[in-house]
Amino acid sequence: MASVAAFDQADRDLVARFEAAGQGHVFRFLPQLAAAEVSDLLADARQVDLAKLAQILASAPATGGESAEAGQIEPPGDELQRMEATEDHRRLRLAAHDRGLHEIEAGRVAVVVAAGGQGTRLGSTAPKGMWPVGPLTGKPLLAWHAEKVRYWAKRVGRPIPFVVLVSDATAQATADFVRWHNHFGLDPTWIKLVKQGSLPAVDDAGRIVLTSASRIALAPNGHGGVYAALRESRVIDLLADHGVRTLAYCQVDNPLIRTLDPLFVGFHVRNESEFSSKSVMKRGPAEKVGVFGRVGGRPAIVEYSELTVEQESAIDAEGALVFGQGNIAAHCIDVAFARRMADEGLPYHRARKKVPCADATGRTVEPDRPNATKFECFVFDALPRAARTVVVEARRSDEFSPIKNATGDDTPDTARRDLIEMFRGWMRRAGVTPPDGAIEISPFDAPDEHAYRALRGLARA
Ligand code: UD2
Repeated sequence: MASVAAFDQADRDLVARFEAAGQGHVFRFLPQLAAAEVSDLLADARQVDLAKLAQILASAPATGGESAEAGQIEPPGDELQRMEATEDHRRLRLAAHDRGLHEIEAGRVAVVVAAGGQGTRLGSTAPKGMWPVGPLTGKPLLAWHAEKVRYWAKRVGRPIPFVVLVSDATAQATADFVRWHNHFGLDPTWIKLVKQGSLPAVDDAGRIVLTSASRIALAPNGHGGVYAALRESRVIDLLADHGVRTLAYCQVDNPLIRTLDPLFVGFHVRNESEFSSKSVMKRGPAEKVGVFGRVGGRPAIVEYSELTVEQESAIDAEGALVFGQGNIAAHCIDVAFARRMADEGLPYHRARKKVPCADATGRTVEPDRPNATKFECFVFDALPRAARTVVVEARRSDEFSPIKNATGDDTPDTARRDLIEMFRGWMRRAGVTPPDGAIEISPFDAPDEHAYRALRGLARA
């Protein structure tokens, strides 16, 4: 009680604002909390943007209905650049590569890696970026991406801004990790950690959930929070002031991705695109990736959880999946467009989750079924708003093997297997017999097959 008595006017105002918003129950255990717990609760409460929550609840109600922008989905149109084995297409790709390299050399490209998630599905509470991925060295995911950037920085002879999106859950640990790893050999001035916002989970009545008597169930606001995070940290201003025009965005959980890919940047810039994407052919109808299509006539990515079973398995006249191009979460985003998305805001998607919550006495209970709704916005919901876009098809074996689950598909083991297989392919095609067992090619030496061939003094494949 002494701690409650120590409340200052600002704390009392905070509680009053929650009461006025119909969320006063958040403070119901206050009289029984110790001083440290009161501070925790107040700190959590200060993070809640009540006006934003009310707005989200009004536009994306806690139960029932579809997500804000889902609707009739049609197959993708001519924005999709399929991989073709023709000479024309090869020439187009070479031209795109040269243009992209020129953009990187001119300092007009920054890398953004979304690393706001924890390895929860892997049974870890550490940031996903700390997960070991080098088949021999156990080099962690974030270092793996950083080394690819370091390769390009060395190649073009100038620093390349490396922006890492972190959340409350990953910010401190990631900052320490970057320091311990000596900034991965990158120029420290050009590593920027930007923090995305958090939102509280709510119950079916739209009431904020407490995970214990003194903690609010806060979660990151989705990777779509990257736009606001770039604006609020002013990192987007810094980048723009230094002449950056393109953000090469990817997600930390995919070690195969070309974190910076001149070819992709080139397609993006040549097409004067505002938001570009890479796709791969889906493994099958049930693969859990978003798909490219058109919604309301606009190019869009529709999240797997928002497709019906019929849509998922629809087949075209050639027997291919109608929605067979999967989103691998690699995008090139025009800086001015990113700023516009930060200003306009994105729609929120709802996800029903099992969220530990405080019972009537304040004790934490683990629910056995989904009991709460979390809200997230997605980076790719910007796509329908882009005046111009391009989708570049990539080869799965070269670019996509994310680490999502502890068992089944997309695990640490499958990513390790696919990395090793990719390195073996590079070696074989370069006329080198790979040794048995695990192998690893340092991303700093060769982030992709072209670089590997160059390392061995060979021409491009
Ligand atoms: C995502 C895509 C899916 C497909 C797939 C490719 C969404 C909603 N779905 O599925 O369409 O492209 O990835 O791998 O994106 N992250 C943050 N902040 C957040 C949430 C996530 O930085 O608030 C990062 C997280 O660290 C991770 C990545 O984004 O690296 C993907 O997040 P996820 O695992 O929640 O997305 P997933 O697997 O549902």
